[in-house]
Amino acid sequence: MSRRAIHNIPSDIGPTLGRLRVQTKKWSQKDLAAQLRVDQSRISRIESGEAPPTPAEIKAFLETLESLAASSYLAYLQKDWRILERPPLSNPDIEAIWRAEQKLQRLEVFERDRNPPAPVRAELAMHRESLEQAGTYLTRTDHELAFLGQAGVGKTTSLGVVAGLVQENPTLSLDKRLLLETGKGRITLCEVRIVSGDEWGIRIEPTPEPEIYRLVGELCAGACGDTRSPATIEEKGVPRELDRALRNMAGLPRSVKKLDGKSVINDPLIDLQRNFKTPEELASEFASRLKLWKRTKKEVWCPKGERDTQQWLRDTFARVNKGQCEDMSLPTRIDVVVPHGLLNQDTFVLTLIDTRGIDETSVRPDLRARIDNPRTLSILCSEFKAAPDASIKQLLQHLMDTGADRAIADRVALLVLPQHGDARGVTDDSGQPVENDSDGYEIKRDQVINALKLFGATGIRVLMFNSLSDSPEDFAAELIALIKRLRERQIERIDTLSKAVDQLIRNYEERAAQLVRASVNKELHSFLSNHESLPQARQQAHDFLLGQLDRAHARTVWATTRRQGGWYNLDVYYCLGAGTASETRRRSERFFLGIDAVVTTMLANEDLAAAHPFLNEVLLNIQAWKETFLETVQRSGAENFRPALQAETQLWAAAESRWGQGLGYRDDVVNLFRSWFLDPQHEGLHKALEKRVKASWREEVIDRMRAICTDEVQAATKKHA
Ligand SMILES: Nc1nc2c(ncn2[C@@H]2O[C@H](COP(=O)(O)OP(=O)(O)OP(=O)(O)O)[C@@H](O)[C@H]2O)c(=O)[nH]1
Ligand SMILES: [Mg+2]
Repeated sequence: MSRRAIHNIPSDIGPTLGRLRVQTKKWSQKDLAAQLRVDQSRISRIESGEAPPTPAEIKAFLETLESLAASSYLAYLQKDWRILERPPLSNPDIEAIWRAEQKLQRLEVFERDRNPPAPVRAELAMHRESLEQAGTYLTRTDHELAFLGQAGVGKTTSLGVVAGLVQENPTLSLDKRLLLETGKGRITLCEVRIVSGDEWGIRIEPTPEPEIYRLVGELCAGACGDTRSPATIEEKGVPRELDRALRNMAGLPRSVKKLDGKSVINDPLIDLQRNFKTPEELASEFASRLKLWKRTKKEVWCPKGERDTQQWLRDTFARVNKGQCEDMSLPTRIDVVVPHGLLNQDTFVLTLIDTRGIDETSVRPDLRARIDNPRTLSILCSEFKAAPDASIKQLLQHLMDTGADRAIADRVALLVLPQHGDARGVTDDSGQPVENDSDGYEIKRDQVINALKLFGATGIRVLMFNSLSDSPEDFAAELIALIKRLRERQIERIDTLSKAVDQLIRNYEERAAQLVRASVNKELHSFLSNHESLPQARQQAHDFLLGQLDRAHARTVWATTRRQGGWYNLDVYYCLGAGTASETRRRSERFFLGIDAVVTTMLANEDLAAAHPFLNEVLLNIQAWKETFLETVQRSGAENFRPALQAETQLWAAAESRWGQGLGYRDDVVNLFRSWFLDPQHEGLHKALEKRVKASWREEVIDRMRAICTDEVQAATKKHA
C-alpha cells in the first residue's frame, strides 16, 4: 500500500473517481461501497462532488480498483507540485513537466542548504528561468496554426479542407463545397479564426468606426475617378475584398448587365456620384447608407433544429465575409466556431488562422506578430511553380534582417500548394517528366530547400498539399507532428537543463571542476571585456522607412498618411522598429558570432568537459538574449518616434493633401519625412533612441553574460577598483 501523501486534491476529483470505477471494474456504487465497507450514500456524495473525499478515502477508493488507470491516477495525485502549476493528467508531456518540477525543487533545496556565492546564484537563476519557461510552455496545450501568404494561392482552401469544413457532394467543385468563401484571389476579408466550441456559429470583431469612415473616403475618391489624382496611379481605392464588403453594406454592389449583347459593369456608385460635386460629399452619402448605428450584432449561432448545419455555416460565412448581414458591421476579425475538434485529435486546443492575403509587402506588423508568438506555428503558403514565391522570400529576408532566425528555424513551415497537373509538370535533370505526383513533390521539395538555403534559411519544413487530390488526414497528421516538434524542443530543453543542474550541484565542491570552471569564466570574461561596446551605427532608423515609402504604391502611402502612419500595408512605426532592429542586428553581429566561436571552441576541448553542460546552456541562452534584445530594440525604434510623429498634425496633413496634385506624390512624401527626421529639432529623438539601444544592449546581453562568468576573485577586484 502506497504511503505517500496526496497533494492538492483537484476540484473534479468526484466525477473522475466515478468514471474510473465504471471504466475499470464496471462496479455499481453499491458494489464499491461493499468493498470499502462504507455507506453507499458516502460514495454517491463523493462522486457527485457534493462531499469532498479525504486523502485516505481517495487512496482506498483507487487501490480497491486495482487497475493501471487507477494507480496512475493515484501516482499523479501523490506528486507534490510546489513550483510549477500541476498540469491535468491528460497533458501529453506531463512526464517532462514533472522532470522540470523536480529539478526546480532540487535547485531550491541546494540554494537554501548551501547558500552559494553570487556567481553560482546567477547560474542557478539562469537555469531556473529556463526550466520554468519550458515547463510553463508545456503545461499549456493551446496552439495556433496560422496560414500566411500571397492573395489567391489557396490558403483558405487548404485550411478549410484540412479542418474538415467541406460539404460532401462530389458533383460540386471545391469552391462550392467549402464552408469558407474562396475564389480567384482577394476573397478573405480579414483574419478568420477557426475554433472548436459547443455549436456552429460566427463571431465578429467589428472595425472601429473612424477606420470605416476613412476606408469609405478612400473608396469614394477612387470610384469618382478622382481627377485630382496623378495619372500614374493605376490602382485607387481600398483593397478589393474591403471594397466589396463596404459596397454591399451601403447597398451599392456592382453587377454585370448586358448591353447590346455585350457584358458591361453596372456601378451604382458612379450613378450616385453624378449627384455630388466632390468625393467628400459622395463619401458622406456613402457613409450614411452604411447605417452603422444599426449594425450592433457581433455573433450569430446556428438555429436549433437547423437540418443542414453545414449549409447554414457556408451561407452565413459568405454573407459576413461580403458585408451582407444587415445587423453586422465590417469585421476586422471573424471567428468561426465549429462543434468538433480540429485536425482529428483532442490532445491540443487548436486555433486555425486564415489571414488576409499579402498583396503588396510582407513587412507587416500583423504577420510579424504571428511569427513572434512562441505558441504559433506559422505556415507560409506558396503556389507551386514559383515556390518559395516572392512574398515568402521577402518575409523570410525581413525576419532574418531583424534577428528572428530562431523563430524561423523553430516555428515556421513552408506549405507548397500544387494544383491540377503542377506536380506532374515537374521534370528531372534529364528533362524527363516525373511519373507520379509524389516524385514531382520530392523534386520540388529539393528545389525549394535549396532556394531557401541560398539566403540562409535552413531547417524549415516543406509540406505539399493539393486540396483536391491529397489526403487531408495525412496533411492534418503532418501539421500535428509539427506542433509536437515545437513542444519537443521544450522537452529537449528540460533534459539538457537537467544535466546542467546536476553537473552544477555535483561540481560545486570539487576542486578540479572549480578550476575548469574558473578557466572557462576567464575566457568568457576576456571576450566580454574586448567586445563590450556596440559599434557605431551606419544607418538610421528612418532609412528603412524611407525605402519602404519609396517602394509602396502611391495609394498605400496616401492611406498611411491618412492614418497618422498606422496602415496595415505600410506601418510607419513598425518600419521604424524594423529599421532599428536590422541595423542593431548588424552592429551586434560580430559580438554574437565571436562569442559563439569562443564557446564552441571550449565545447570541443575535452579538458573542459566538466563545464560542457554549462557551456551548452550559455550557447542557448545567448540565442535567447539576442532575440529578446532585438525585440526590445524593435519596440524602442517603433515607440521612440511615435508620440512626436503622431502630434505632427501639419506633417500628416501636408502629406495627405499633396495627394491629387500631379506626378511625384510619393517622392514628395519621402522628402517631407526625410526633412522631418533630419531636422536638427529632432536630433534629441535620435539620441534618445541610441541611448535606449545601448541600455538594452547592457541589460539584455552584457550584464546577463557578466553575471554568469564573473568569479568571485574578479568580482572582488572589480569592487575594489
Ligand atoms: N485545383 C485546385 N484548386 C485550388 C486548390 N487550392 C486552391 N484552389 C483554388 O484556388 C483559388 C484561390 O483559393 P483561395 O483558397 O481562395 O486562396 P486564398 O489564398 O485564400 O486567397 P485570398 O483569400 O484572396 O488571400 C480558388 O478558386 C480555389 O478553388 C487546389 O489544391 N487544387
Ligand atoms: Mg482566402
